[in-house]
Amino acid sequence: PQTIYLKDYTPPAYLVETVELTFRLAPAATRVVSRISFRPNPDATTKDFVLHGSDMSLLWAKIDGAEITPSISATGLTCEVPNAPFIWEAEVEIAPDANTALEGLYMSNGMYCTQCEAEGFRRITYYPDRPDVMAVFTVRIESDLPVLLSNGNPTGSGEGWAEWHDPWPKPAYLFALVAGDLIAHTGSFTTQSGRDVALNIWVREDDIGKCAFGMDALKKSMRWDEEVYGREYDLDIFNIVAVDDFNAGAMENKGLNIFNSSAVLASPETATDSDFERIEAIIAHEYFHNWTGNRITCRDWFQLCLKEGLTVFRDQQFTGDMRGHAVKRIVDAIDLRAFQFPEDNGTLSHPVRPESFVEINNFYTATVYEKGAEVIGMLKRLVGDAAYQSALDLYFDRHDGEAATIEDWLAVFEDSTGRDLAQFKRWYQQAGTPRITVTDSFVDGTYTLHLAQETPSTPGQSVKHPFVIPVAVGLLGQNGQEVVPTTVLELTQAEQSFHFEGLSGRPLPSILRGFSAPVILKQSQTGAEQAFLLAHDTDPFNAWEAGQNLARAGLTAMILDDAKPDRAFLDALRLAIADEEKDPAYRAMLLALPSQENLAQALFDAGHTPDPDRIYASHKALREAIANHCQAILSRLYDEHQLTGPFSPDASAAGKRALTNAALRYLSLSDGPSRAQAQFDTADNMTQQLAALSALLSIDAGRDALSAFEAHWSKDRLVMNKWFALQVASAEPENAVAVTEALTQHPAFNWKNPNRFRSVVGALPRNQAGFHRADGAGYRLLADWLIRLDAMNPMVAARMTTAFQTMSRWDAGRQAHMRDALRQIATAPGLSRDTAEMVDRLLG
Ligand code: BAL
Ligand code: ZN
Repeated sequence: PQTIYLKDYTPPAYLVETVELTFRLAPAATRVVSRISFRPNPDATTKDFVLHGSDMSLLWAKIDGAEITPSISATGLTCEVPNAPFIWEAEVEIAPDANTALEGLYMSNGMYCTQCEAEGFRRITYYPDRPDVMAVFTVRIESDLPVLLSNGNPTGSGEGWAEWHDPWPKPAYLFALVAGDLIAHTGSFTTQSGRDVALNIWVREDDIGKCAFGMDALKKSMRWDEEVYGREYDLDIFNIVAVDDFNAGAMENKGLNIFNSSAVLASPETATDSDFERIEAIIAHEYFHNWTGNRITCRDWFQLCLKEGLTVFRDQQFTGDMRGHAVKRIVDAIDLRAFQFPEDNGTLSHPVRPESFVEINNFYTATVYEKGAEVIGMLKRLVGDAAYQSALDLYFDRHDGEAATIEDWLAVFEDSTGRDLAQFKRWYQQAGTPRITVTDSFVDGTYTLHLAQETPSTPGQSVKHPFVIPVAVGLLGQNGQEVVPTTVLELTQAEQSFHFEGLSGRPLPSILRGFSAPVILKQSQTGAEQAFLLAHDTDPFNAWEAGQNLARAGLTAMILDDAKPDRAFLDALRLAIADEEKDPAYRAMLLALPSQENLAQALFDAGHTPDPDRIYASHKALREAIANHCQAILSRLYDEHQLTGPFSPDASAAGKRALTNAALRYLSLSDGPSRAQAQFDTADNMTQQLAALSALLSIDAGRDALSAFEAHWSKDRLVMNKWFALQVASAEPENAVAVTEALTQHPAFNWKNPNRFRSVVGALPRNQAGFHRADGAGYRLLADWLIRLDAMNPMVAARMTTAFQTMSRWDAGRQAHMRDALRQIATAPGLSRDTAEMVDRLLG
C-alpha cells in the first residue's frame, strides 16, 4: 500500500463549479447519475485528469456530451480532457446493501444513509474526492421511501422523488443522503439576524420519544455559537438523522448531520447522565463544524486537526458554559490521560498534524482531536482571551469558503497579535508528551521555580526541540491563602527559572493549574503537601489533582511494596468530601480513584513493569478501605443528596446523582447490597438503575438484577449495549475473557453492528487485568474477533487494534503473547489496508 506524505501535496489539476447528482435508489443496484462542471485549475502543476472511485461499475461516461472510454483501475479512472472548462457526465451502479464497511452509501435497518468523511464519496461516484475541491451540489433522489434527504435546502419533491440544493460550496466528504421510513421531532430556531430555521431530528417511529433532549441541545448550540463566536447558521433547514449502524459518533455533513443513534437518542428511562452530557456535546460539536470544518474546511487530510482540534475545543468550552468549567476540565484531563497519553507514549505516537499516512481513517485519533484541542487552549492561554477572539474573527473573515492549513491558522494569530508562533508550531509537528521536572528554592524572600522540559523520542522523531509551554502557577501561604494568584509562566527553553520576590515565607506552589498544558508534571511533593493542596488549593483542578496524586502514591506503595492503605489519604479524602462548599459533582470526582490504566501508566513512566493483577487487587483494597473509613459521611451524602420530583438531566441534578452513586458504590462494599438493591428496584431513570446494577455487580450480588434488567430492556438496543458492556467491565480478571466469550454467544450479540461489537469485544481491553491475563487469552480473543470483523468493517477493526498500543511496556511474557496476537492479525488473508497499517505500526 502507498504511503501519502504531507510534503507531496499538490493542488488539484481541475476544480469543480457545480455537481448535479441523481440517485435511483435500490438496495442491490442503486444508479447514480452525475453531471459535473470542471475547469482547469490555474494553480495546478499537472494536467492529468484523475477521478477517485471504487466498488462501483461505470455504465457510461461523457465529456461535453460525447461518450468516452476512460481507463479504469481499482481506485479510480483517468481520461483525456479539454484544456478548458468542460462537463463530465457519468452513470454508475453501486450496491448499498452489500456495503458492510459503512463508508459511502449503505443500508441500516432498511434505510439508506451515507458516511463520506474521509474518503467515502469515492464509493458513490467518480469524483475528485479531496477536501480542497469545493463545489455547489444539487441532488435528486428517487425512491419509494417516504423521507428523502440531502444537504442544503429542499427545492422540490413529489411522489417518489425529492430535490435538494446546497448553495455553499463544499468538499465531497460533507455530502450526505438519507432515505427511509422516518419521522421527525421538529423544532425551529430564529437566528440573531432574524431568519427562521426549521429543525428536525429524524428517527424510526419507536424512537420519537427520545429526541427532545437532542433538540434542546441543538438550539442551545446554535445560540451559543452566535453569542460566543458570532457565528450564525446559514441554511433554511437543519436536519439530524439517527442511524443504528454507524462507525463513529456522528458526522457534520452540511445541513444534514448523521448521528450514531447512541449519540442523539435519550430519555430519562434509557439514558444516563453521562449519555445526556455526551449527546449535548456531540450535537454541539457537529453543529459547530458548520463554521469550523464546513465553511472553512481543510486543504488536505493532514490538516484534520485544523477543524477537529478547534471544534473539540469549542465543544469543551460549550460544555463548560452549560455545566461548569471545573468538573469539565477534570473530565477532559482524565480523558486525555486515558486515551491520548498512551497513544503519545507508544508505537502509534504521531504529531497533531501527522506527516504521512497509509489510511487516513487511522488518524481520527485522540492526538488529532483531543491534543489538537489542548493546543488551541494553550494558544488562547498564551495570547489571552481578547486576542483569541480577534484572531478567530480574522480567521472567519479571511478563510470563509476556503480549504485552509495549519499555516493559515497560525498566520491569523501572528497577524492579529504580532506574536511569532514559529516555536509554538512545534506542537503541531512534534509528537510525544513533554515531561516537566520541577525543582524550587527559597532565599531571602525570593521563591524560585526551576522548570526543565524534556520530550521522549517517538517513532520517526528521535530529536525533540523545546516547546512553548504555558505553565499556570499560583503560590499558597502557610494558611492556604493565595500569596501569588494564578500567573501563566511561558516555558520556552529546555530549562528555565522563574522568580517570585517579596515573599514573607516559603510558599507551597500549585503548578500547572487548570491543567494548562498537556504535559506530565514531575515534582516531589510530600503526602502532607498533597493533603494541604487538596484541602486548600483555590484552583479546583489542582485541588483534585493533589487528591489523585496522594491516592496514586498510596496505591503505588500498595502495588509495589505491599503497603497498607494510606491513612493520610483516607483522612484527607474524608475531609474533602464533607466540605459542603464543594459542589456535589466535584465531590463525586474526588471520590473516583485514578483508574487502573492510569496507575499502570504512572508505573510505566516511573520505570516499573507492573503486574495488572496487583494493580487490580490494590485498587480494590483501597476502595474497601475508603468504604470503611468514610462510611458515616458517605451514608449521609447518599441520604442528603437524594432527589425528589421529576427527573431533570440538568447539571445540578446530575451532580447530585453522581455523588450519591459514587457513595453507593462504596457503601455496597461496606454495608452490603441492600441500598443498591433498593435503588435498583425503585429507580425511575437509567442513571440510578445502572449505577445500582453496577454497584451490585461489583460485590457479586447482581445476578438477579442483571436478569431483570435484560428482561425489561431486551427490545431497547441502546440500553442493551450497556447491559453487555457492564458485564465485561465488572467481571473479575480471571473471568473477563470467559464472560466476553459467553456474551458473544448471546442471541442479541449482533457483531456486525459497531455499537454492539464495541460493547462486548471492545469492552474487554477496558477491563485491564482481564484483558492482560498472563496467559494471553485476552489478546487471542481480541485478535480472533478483529480478524473476523476486518473482513466486514475495516474501519472499526483497525481502530480497535489500539488495545495493543502499550505492548512494549508490559513484561516479556505479555509482550510475547501480544506480539503473537498481532502477527496472527497481520497474516490473516485479505487483511484490509486499514488494519494492516495499524498492525504494522504496532509491531514497530
Ligand atoms: N468529522 C468526523 C466526525 C466529527 O469529528 O465530528
Ligand atoms: Zn469533529
